Amino acid sequence: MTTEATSAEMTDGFHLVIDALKLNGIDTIFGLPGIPITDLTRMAQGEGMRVISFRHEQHAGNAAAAAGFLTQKPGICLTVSAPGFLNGLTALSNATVNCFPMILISGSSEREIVDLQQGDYEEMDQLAIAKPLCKAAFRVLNAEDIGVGVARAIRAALSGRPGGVYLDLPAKLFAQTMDAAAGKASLIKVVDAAPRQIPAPDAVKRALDLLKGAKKPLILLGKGAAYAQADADIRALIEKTGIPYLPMSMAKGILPDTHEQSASAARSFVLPEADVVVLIGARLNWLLSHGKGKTWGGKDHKAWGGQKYIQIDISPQEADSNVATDAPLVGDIGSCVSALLAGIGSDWAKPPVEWTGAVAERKNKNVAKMAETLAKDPSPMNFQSALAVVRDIIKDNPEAILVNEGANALDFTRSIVDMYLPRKRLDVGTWGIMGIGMGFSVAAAVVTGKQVFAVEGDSAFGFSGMEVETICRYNLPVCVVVMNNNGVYRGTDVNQSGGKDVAPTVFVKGARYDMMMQAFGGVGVQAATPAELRAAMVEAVKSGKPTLINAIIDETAGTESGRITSLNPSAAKKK
Ligand code: ADP
Ligand code: TPW
Ligand code: MG
Repeated sequence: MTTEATSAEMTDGFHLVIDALKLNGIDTIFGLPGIPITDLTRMAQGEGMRVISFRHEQHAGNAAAAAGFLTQKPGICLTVSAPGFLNGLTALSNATVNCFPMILISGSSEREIVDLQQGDYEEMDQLAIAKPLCKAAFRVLNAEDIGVGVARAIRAALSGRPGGVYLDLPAKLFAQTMDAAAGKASLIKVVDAAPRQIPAPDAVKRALDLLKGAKKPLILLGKGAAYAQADADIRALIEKTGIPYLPMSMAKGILPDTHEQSASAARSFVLPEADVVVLIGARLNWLLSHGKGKTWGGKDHKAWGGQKYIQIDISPQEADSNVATDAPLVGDIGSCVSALLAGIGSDWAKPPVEWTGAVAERKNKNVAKMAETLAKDPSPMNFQSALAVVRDIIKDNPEAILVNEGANALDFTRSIVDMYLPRKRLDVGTWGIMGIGMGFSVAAAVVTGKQVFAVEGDSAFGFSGMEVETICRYNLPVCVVVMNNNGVYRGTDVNQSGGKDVAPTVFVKGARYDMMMQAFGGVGVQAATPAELRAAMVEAVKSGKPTLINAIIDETAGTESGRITSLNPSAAKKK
């Protein structure tokens, strides 16, 4: 122990928190210092933990969430009370919605004062506020309970469906002292925090029987499948069965997007046509049109298309969420997929060629069409011509992590840029939230040590743009590409009143985001052509330096809300 707060025989709340985290293999904290946790950040660093300090807690929280997704260990976000806590809470809530394990640890004010509402410094009943927005929330009042509190938080974050956990640590707790040996004995090393959950044999048989009878089967991989790290078995299942598969955006790369069974380029063909759909770690939420409507071959937007579903999920409540689930397979993805594999012998009949042939035909047609679009070289660049460059760079650097947000900047990247390895794509997730960009990038670089590319809409980038200082401060190999089309969706909107304010979706024209990176000692480059963009990205990889490329995109190129225009209320009115 290194600080004055402890003698050889005594320990304190600060050190017990640090020791409890370290005992459980947690070596990094993402946070922002201030009363009452400033010393905790200092001491954690002093005790050998990596403490990554951000400019705003939301991005520290997003970093923790991404770290959780990438490592299967809960990412830790540490904040001050009330405002810092609230800033972190958005990320905690988002992590919970995304099923990413993270723990938000916030210092809080004194209970006696908070509960009597006597107006303490940063007074807020944080536990009560956090509870409905995360998977579990705990408060520790006594130093001897820190071990239990941290253990419970870890178990809650990782077991079953992963999610966000809030841990409330009142200021007084940190200064509490206790006998060091008793303190050490009070800590808990969590055993088997995410126990395997083996699916029931009858449920496996039900699923296999349904799959065997399918004429047009389809496998859908979601980010739960990426999280589960069952890559080899998932690949074996797909290849042994010969079933076409479709990855959701963050499942891209579990198998390379260039895999011959990938149906990504034939999405709008396979969804309505499939007869049996196997969902692996993917929910039938809005991202899959709730399993209904024209996307699935239904007559109108409410009609089911007739598909049967096998759903692999660790949450027993996920089945029947939107349409009937014919064969729920409840368990962890690794165990469920290997149970299915065990039932697929050498006599397994691959899907009829009428199906796989039709999928391949549609796919080849769309790939050829896309190749034509990508080959064009318009001036100024459009999303496609810029992203053709990103696509090549990722192909040459398959280990790199791609962070992606925006509307058009998101949708075009998702469909154009192939991924080759699992867990290399991090994006806006289930909520379609803007602001994950720099937090996810910092986490990806810190956790993996690999090159990170962040393809950002200019609006999306603005939500976390100040964290370029964080990227520079830790000298992280992050290359941000701002797809600058002068605004939200496009830069051409006009004020409907004819007044002097610009339209709500329009930004300063020709903004120089590259200079933001230069301000902190990083590399900032303007790119007006694909050649300039390519050169800057190649140089970023070579140097490993923090880089921001301001890619000038035709301001007329985007569409309203990217690919989800139909979700705008005014579009619904037209229906
Ligand atoms: P996507 O957005 O990519 O479609 P979702 O976030 O909707 O994916 O779905 C992820 C699903 O994966 C959640 O329902 C979650 O319960 C499930 N899940 C997460 N981890 C595991 C796991 N280890 N085993 C089984 N299911 C998991
Ligand atoms: C926290 C609403 C969805 S997409 C977007 C906003 C503001 C920005 C789109 O512009 P961008 O991309 O990034 O420049 P492009 O390529 O189309 O021009 N606040 C939050 N989350 C969301 N999703 C929004 C607002 C939104
Ligand atoms: Mg934009």
